[in-house]
Amino acid sequence: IIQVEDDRTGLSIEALKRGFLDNLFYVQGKFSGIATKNDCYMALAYTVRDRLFKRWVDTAETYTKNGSRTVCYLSAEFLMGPHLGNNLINLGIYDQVKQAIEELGLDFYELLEQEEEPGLGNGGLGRLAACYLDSMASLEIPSLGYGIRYEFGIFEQKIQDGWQVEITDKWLRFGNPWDVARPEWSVEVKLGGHTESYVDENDRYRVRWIPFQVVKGIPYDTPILGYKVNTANTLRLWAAEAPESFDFEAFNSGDYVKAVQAKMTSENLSKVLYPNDNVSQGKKLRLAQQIFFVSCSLQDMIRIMKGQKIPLEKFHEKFVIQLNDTHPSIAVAELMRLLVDEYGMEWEQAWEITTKAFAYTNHTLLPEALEKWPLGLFGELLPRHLQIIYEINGRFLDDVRIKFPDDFDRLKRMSLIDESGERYIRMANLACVGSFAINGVAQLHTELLQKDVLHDFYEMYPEKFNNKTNGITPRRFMVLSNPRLCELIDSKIGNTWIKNLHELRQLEAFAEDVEFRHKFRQIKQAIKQDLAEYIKAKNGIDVDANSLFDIQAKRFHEYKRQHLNALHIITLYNRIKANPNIDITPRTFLFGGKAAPGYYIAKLTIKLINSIGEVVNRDPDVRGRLKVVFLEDYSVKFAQRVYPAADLSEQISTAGKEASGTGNMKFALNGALTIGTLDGANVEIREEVGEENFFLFGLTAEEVYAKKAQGYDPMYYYNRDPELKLAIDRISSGFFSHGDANLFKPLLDTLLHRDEYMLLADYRSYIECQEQVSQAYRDVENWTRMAILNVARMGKFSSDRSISDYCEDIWQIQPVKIELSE
Ligand code: 26W
Repeated sequence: IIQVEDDRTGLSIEALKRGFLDNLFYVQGKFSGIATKNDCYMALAYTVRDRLFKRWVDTAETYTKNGSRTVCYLSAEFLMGPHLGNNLINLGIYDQVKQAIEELGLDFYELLEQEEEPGLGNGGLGRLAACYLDSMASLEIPSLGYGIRYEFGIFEQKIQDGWQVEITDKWLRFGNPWDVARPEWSVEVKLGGHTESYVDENDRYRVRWIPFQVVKGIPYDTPILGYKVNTANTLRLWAAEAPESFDFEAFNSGDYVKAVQAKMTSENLSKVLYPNDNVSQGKKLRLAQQIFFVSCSLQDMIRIMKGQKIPLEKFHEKFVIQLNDTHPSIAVAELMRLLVDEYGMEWEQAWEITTKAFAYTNHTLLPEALEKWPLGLFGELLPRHLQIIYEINGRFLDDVRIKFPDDFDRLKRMSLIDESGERYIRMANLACVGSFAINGVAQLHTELLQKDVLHDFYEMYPEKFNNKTNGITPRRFMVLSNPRLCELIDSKIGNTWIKNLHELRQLEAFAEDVEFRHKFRQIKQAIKQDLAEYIKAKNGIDVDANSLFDIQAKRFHEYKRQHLNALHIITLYNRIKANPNIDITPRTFLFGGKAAPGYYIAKLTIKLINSIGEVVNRDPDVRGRLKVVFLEDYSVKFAQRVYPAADLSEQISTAGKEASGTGNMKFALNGALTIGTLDGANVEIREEVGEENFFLFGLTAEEVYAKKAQGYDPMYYYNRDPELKLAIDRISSGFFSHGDANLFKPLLDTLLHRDEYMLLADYRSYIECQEQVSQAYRDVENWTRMAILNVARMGKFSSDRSISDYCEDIWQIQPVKIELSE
């Protein structure tokens, strides 16, 4: 018998080809003669999507039948990166599809490249959410990701004359083949207006909210397939629309245009991602976005419970809700409102359920990132939530009084309302009171939370606090992005490390194997060569693939200290100028990352780096030994090219400022060595890989605090370190700015007169450490040995380990196996 595989599910080369051609015809409506690259990408995406759907539907059916306990991961950001390649990896059909596409005469990589990535996040926090979805699916944990389907994601970065310019990210321009609208599950969210009290039929005092505006949320679902399992969970993102009935009066009165304008106002809610990383602006539209997706998501959970005939009293048994920072923490008040106002539950019972349902992850220690809303603004948008927060606060402060009698300062600090000046709602306090678990994202970060930022809450509820060190998914950040290194690893230890990253330990033995080291080096070299060619094509700069690739790729922020890196470059350059024949290890300095559009100093730092590059790259005295390259528009897609090409990973934040970092893990897993401070997860990375395989410098967090307390004076260092002085003077003289001595003045002023992030204090230690790096790089065999040991010892930093820990310690949830139905 001839067995014909289905065009939608078959995995043979033939079935894949038929599926592709079928989708090209019936979805894109084209024949191959006139199909564009994008048509072919879309046809391929639908071909892969078809193969996901069976798993997706069966997963949903199993969860529904079993009424499975489910993790709801609430996040204002999901920085997913391109879906196509990742789905091919997780489906286990990467090679087959590649072959099928090539047999059709198409360029497979060109089609992968075609995908417009959904950049619905700023940086670390959004990417962490994406890694966690991958791990939850791979570990067969029932989960839903809930967020916002921003029409415009993180802006596209162009560099013009060395400056960052922002272009809107029209990622939906050509349609999105990966999500499915579910208008039948739309919900309504109220905004503004006022409240009224009334007495219900049972003589109970109740509150009714008469909103000024109602917005409709429409869910769009994306399947999230686990690695080589049948589990396909859902990412559910909400898009805002005006409800059909909205502003009916305007229609009736004939003011059609006014009615349409109201529709536009509603749609604004999901229009654009706020491009700030680690700084809160306190804008009303941002709060509206938060209540919008949070209310949609909670109502959706209640709908799911009704569908499974689970009584509302069991909300916290059915769901556990992880709050990804405070951005969704209004959920504490919103769930109370739904239970008490909409479903008539008693306050005490509703509070019991609420505080058993929520867990809160803090992602930052920076004071300017802690969200607080001016009371007036808050009350205008959410009058009912304001009342609920007052009620929560009143009861909470009673508890504080009982535990700490007559400690009035403590009451002021812990209150959900900041009354020290203009009054504010403190979202971190709300999250702490409303959650049964509170976690930081690296050991040091959690300790600092307990000691400092959340100290009062730690004293009040020590049992709530726990650490969950971040992790990264090895599927996207190794299997997909570094196939060459994976092939080498597989040839020695098989491929089960992809599911159990601790198995990489077996590579330790090969660090002593000359042939293995040789192959490892060849691979790194080939990847660097590829990046060099990309740079030649994009930036027009010749870089030497034999030079040390020294990379700092992350958001631009003063605390991350890209300008400290810049001072090192200038120092090396100055040494060459003083002595052109100096023996220097050739280096290529690569920078990637975006600055928040309103963050002037960060943007000026980008300009500084480009300006240094312009001078250094063309100075004949340098003789090509130093190159400085700014990689435009750093994104997940681009990051996948960058991590594998690094020799040295720059993780140089001021100690105590970077909560964890996750880029640090991606670099090390791909065989880069780290130069870093004792900050965030660097501490644990160093512990794992061994101190002899990590370049450590700088003050510790404790030393930073002590120095600040003593009264830190950056000028002290400037006046005592001639190399530091020369580096700074080179900038201020206008040497890198065509003689314009004013251009970088704002940057230098903050360095010399404030230096909040203590660059000057750490400068000498950094420079000396970089000298060790340069020396170490010359010992090719030993460098490779160290790099291999880094790869071998990164097991701890798999997001699978993070998620297992969340499951055990916080979520109390077990895997649910999905069997495919006939
Ligand atoms: C309200 C404005 C705003 C926007 C984003 C405030 C704070 C944020 C995020 C919390 C910033 C962020 O992405 N933090 C990063 O989270 C990563 C994942 O845990 C950590 O690895 C990074 O160290 C941390 O900076």
